[in-house]
Amino acid sequence: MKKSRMLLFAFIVLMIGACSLGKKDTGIETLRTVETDLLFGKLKQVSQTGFMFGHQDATVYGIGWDGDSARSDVKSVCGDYPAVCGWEIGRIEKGKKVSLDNVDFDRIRKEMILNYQRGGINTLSWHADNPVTGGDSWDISAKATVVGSILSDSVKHSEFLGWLDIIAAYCSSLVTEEGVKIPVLFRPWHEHTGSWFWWGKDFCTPEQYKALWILTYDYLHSKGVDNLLYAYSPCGGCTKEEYMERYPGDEYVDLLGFDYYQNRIEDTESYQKVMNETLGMLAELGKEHSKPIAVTETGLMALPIDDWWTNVLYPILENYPISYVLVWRNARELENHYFAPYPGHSSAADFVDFYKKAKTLFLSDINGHIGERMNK
Ligand code: BMA
Repeated sequence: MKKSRMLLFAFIVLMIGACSLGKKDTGIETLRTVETDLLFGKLKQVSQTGFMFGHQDATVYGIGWDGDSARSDVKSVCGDYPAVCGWEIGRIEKGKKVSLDNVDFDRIRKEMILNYQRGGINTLSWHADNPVTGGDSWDISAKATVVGSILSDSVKHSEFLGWLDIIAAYCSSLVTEEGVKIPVLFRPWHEHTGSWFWWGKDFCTPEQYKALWILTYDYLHSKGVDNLLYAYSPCGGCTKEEYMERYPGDEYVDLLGFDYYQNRIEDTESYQKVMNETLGMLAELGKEHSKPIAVTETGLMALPIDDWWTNVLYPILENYPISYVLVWRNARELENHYFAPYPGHSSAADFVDFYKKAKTLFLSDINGHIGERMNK
């Protein structure tokens, strides 16, 4: 090779090295699609207008139905789809065809894409099985060994990376017919300030929890997953110190949330108190960390309070700059395990009033027009 060519070759090699180093330095930005950045902007912006309403598994089943197309209990009650749809991918890591709630993963993909095309937002939860015992997420029998094994036992570590490969492939397959990879808010390792999941607080140290989160984040990035935002959601009712104790860091989290439920009719006051305290804290944290905030899960199972929507939930939420609130699923296979009303339910009329409130945003309110009130 001529000297001049060799110099040119060395220059090119150096430039490629410099470029990839530059990429590494700014890895977070370069690993997000335009649509994912837009979703982040939407989540931040929407709280200036109101808060979006979300429902878990909204369009795949409900009370008295399973698998119908374009159906949703929320829509049947108020005429509009939720703005946010939550989906559960537990058991995908085992290569199963259906989730732990018996929904086909192909159907979930289809519904996520449809929801995106309608202008809605998708969020994913992951009740991952226990990689040590083979039990479910709630199997805490192995106590403090599970997260530790994923991090330091080479066999468990590589098995776990295999699980993440499946998640990466699934997320990368969320593509419209036009070739748009849809953006998704991923909410892994949730409710970790409690101790009912194997990744809960009694079963790993703060450092181990953070390492699990960062491993998940970095590995998915390394597999080219560029359509995810990440939601952090401890349990409500914790102090700021508890909330932040296991926080993996601003560069690994896009939205700050929490999960908190009302368990009994007589808990209304304490539910409102805890929600207000947690939301007050979260509003501060959101500002300090420049992150959107949300109530990532809430609800009152079977809704035995007819005016729960306008008299319990709304008076809390209207005071805080949250992007969305999501209520849990309307299980078709369990008795009284539902969190949104269905036609004929005793809280349905109140839900319609909630829907009409100034700050609640449903699909047609946000459909590309955040800031303009479309349907009310
Ligand atoms: C829980 C319950 C379970 C379900 C799990 C994951 O809160 O609804 O029945 O399997 O969420 O969706």
